Amino acid sequence: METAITQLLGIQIPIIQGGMAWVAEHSLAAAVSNAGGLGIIAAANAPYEYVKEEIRKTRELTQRPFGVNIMLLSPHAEDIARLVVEEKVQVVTTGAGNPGPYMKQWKAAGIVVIPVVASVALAKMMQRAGADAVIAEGCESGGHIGEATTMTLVPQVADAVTIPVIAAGGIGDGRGFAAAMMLGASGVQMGTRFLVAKECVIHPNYKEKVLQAKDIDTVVTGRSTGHPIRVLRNKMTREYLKLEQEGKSFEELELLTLGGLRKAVQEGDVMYGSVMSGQIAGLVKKEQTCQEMMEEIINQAEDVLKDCARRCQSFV
Ligand code: TUI
Repeated sequence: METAITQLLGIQIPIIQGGMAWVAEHSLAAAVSNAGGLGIIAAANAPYEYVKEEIRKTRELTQRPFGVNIMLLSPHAEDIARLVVEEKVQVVTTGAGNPGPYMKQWKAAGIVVIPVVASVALAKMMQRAGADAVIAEGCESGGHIGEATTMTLVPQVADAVTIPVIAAGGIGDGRGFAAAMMLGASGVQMGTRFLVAKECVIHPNYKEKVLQAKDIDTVVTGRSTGHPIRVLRNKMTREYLKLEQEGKSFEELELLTLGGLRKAVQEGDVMYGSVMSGQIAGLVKKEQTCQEMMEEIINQAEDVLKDCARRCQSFV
């Protein structure tokens, strides 16, 4: 399947993997790239040496392009911004902020830069700053989210910029993929579906929690503190939301979630940890290899696009 995104990135399938903190490491990234998409290593809050090692390990597993996601709230963001240049990483995606200060150095190094945006304003700013594409991420996503939904954000971003748009948030199968294309995207980013990939090395309890999740099982913590994070409902979120309603301070609330993602991903503590997941978890029903998932999604997208044309014809 050829789109502006497969051409830009030199990949076969316009699916890129989300830069999920603590989750998106070398084995998942390499598997997605080897299956024809774009695998991403999440730098998250990790230091320079750790991310450097992840880049090296990914290179041992794949010859294909892959990227690094830089979480701009990280205390190490500046170091990682330099590392991707030194390591000649092909693609950089960014999240949770404005990567403006780093754009010049990345473009000078020939890196394909794709910032995640949650608003039209940032999308336009990123195009002016030299971004090669943008990821328009709606609030159906897991983790740190903005205000707009994917359904509303993607067409507005697509109208506002001339660079290719990748849709993210709430996409987990071929129907979501096809819908994203209808909204003006040239590719999709998926996170939640890849949580249960065979090559995703998170704790089995985390995978099971995603597989068991129903449509309305995610909640957003931290709306009152300005750090909205979408996670699967559990004992921690019940306590968190209660304290949040009581007007507790950011510092007090932070105590409940500190280290929570690592606790869930590595120790499998899905009761008190932060089980970040998008709203599409309810649709994710089986563990598969990345290749199986991506083939299934593309086949389904082609089927529904044909079926849609037929249904629309019988409508007129
Ligand atoms: O970044 C994400 N999702 C994430 S990052 C993360 S790790 C984390 N840990 C603790 C605290 C916070 C994060 C977990 N999930 N998605 C990309 C994304 N970026 N979503 C929304 C945004 C965003 C929001 C506002 C990007 C830019 C922005 O405004 C920037 C500005 O300055 O205008």
